[in-house]
Amino acid sequence: MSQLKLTYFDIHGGRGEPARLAMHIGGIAFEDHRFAFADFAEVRKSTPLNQVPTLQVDGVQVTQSDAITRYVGKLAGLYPVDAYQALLCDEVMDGVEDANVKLGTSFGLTGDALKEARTALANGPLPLYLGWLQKQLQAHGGEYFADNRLTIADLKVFVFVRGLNSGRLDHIPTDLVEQVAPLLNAHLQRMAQTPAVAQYYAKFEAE
Ligand SMILES: N[C@@H](CCC(=O)N[C@@H](CS)C(=O)NCC(=O)O)C(=O)O
Repeated sequence: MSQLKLTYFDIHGGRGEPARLAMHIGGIAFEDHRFAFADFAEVRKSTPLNQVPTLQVDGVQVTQSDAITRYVGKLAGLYPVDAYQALLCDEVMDGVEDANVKLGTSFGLTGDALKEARTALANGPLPLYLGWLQKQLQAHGGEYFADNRLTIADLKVFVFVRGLNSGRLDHIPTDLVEQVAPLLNAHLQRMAQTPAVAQYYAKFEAE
């Protein structure tokens, strides 16, 4: 097995979290290199695109969160083998990433500019993506997003929805998901109660 080292912020969210969860669920050993936001300026100098997450595979540094999540998802058995189910899994992941990019445009803004940008997101793009995700969930059986089992698409949506609900995103109403796509909150609860996921977060609380 290759030596894996994931570098990402020391948070329970963001683009690095689905890969961490996938490796934990799959019992894949990896070095979980976490760093504080204050250290990002220094850390990014050592990454190819000045961005995180990165994954080192036997010392080779790889970028792009969804490529990383897909790779470790395959190692963990959390990525569909069937080509069509893999398409459905990828579609959901790419949709969430599009929404992440839209949200990302508001990071770094402050004051009225932040309020305006976030309010516009909460009134337009976010409900569009959330409603679409809910429809995908329903169309694929209601419980999981692809392959009738937990895949990395579920982990990506779980992390995204939890972030929206968290209250850490100023001007994004914490009940937005409940208002526009309540089945995603039911999905979130199912994910959180999945034994390997619950155990993963319990480990941090115990530390
Ligand atoms: N397409 C990249 C985007 C990575 C990205 O934007 N990461 C953020 C943190 S979540 C970052 O490093 N932002 C700093 C920047 O882009 O300058 C991926 O999916 O990994």
